[in-house]
Amino acid sequence: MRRFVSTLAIALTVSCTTDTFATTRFIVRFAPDYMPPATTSLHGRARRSAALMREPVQPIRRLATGDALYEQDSADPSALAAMPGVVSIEEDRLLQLTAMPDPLWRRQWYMHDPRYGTDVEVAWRHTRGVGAVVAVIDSGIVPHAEFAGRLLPGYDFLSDADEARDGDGRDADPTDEGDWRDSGDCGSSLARPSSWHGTHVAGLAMARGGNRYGMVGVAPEAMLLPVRVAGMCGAWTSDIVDAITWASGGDVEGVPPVERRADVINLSLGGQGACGEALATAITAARERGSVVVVAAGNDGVKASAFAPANCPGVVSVGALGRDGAQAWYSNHGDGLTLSAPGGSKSGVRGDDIVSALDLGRTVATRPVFGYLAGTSMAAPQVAGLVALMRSADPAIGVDEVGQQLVDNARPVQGRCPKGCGAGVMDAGATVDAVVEDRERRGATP
Ligand SMILES: [Ca+2]
Ligand SMILES: [Ca+2]
Repeated sequence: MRRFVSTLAIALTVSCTTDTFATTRFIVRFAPDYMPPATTSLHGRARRSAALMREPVQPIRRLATGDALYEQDSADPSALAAMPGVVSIEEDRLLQLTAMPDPLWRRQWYMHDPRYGTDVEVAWRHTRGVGAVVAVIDSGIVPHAEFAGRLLPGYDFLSDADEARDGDGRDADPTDEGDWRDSGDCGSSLARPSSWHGTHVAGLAMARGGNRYGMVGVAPEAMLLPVRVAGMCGAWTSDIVDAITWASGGDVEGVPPVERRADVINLSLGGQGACGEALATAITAARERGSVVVVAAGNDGVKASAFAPANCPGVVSVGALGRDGAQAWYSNHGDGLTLSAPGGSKSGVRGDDIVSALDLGRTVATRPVFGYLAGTSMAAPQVAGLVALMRSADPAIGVDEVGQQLVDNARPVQGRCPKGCGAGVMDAGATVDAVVEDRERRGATP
């Protein structure tokens, strides 16, 4: 009995584009006794059939499955169906390697540009971060579809109720209430709108992929632990110390323990000065509990070794590269950098910066949107996302080994970097490949 296979649902790991042009190529399956045994007889059979059908049909070749591929002038398969022994016909669809249908993916040069991107798609052959937890210690987050379904219960560590704008001190709601300033606030004459900084940073680490909405984070299947420390005037070191302790599974008085310890903590914040004892102690303890600490190197154009907590012992400190692959003009630099990642050019050309999740509101949150920012704040969460991929690929990998693999597998910086970019630019593909190789050498499964 003849049967037409009209379905186009072909199980591939790449997703199909939505183009619907009619193909003139068809894959034809014959009943076993009609199976074209060889190319020559296939040709002969097809020619005879074609002549009978008065339809120009060209046999191309046999597939590995035993099916036969035909091309014809018409997009109508009924002529092929008239051949004896045909069991099914399906279109030979032309599929595209569009790994991510999210509309902003094409603007995420920092992840896939062949020269200056971080080769994230190669890493995604192994994992998209499932099972890993990324803590973002920042200004909190706003509701955004890019985080849907992958939010862990976070915390608001901002102890100053006035700066927090939520009417209280610490509480279990890490929502970003807006860090806008009026002239005169925080001892500054300059007014500014809310930055939604934590939302942008979190998106870069783990925004959903494949949801046909917005952009894609480096670890789009990782879980987010949102931790709020920064308000309108910035973040107190004392609050950051407690937040690092809590996110890494340590005890903080008056705060219930974290549900799931962070595999990696991102700190896109800092200030000039030495690493204080309190920060150093909290970071060392977090590392001992198993959390990798990734820190933005800072945007002051000075030595990263003069900027805390990027200069704290044991952290992965991240400098920024521009759209041209060179060190960004604003990036802190030098020996204090572990490695670099794209942070945007900050040159006034929007597309040369880094696109991620934001909110439209100038003061309070009104509507989730996407927008461009630049800075080492944008470079660090890409490395944090990569650490999530590494720990998803090999949950047994240790904190020090993560740091070593990041360094060993970084690529040379393609542009100028006379002041020092650390080990080079993060290479997600090479790094996760190396982690998986190590895991397989041990005979372990993910
Ligand atoms: Ca609060
Ligand atoms: Ca998305």
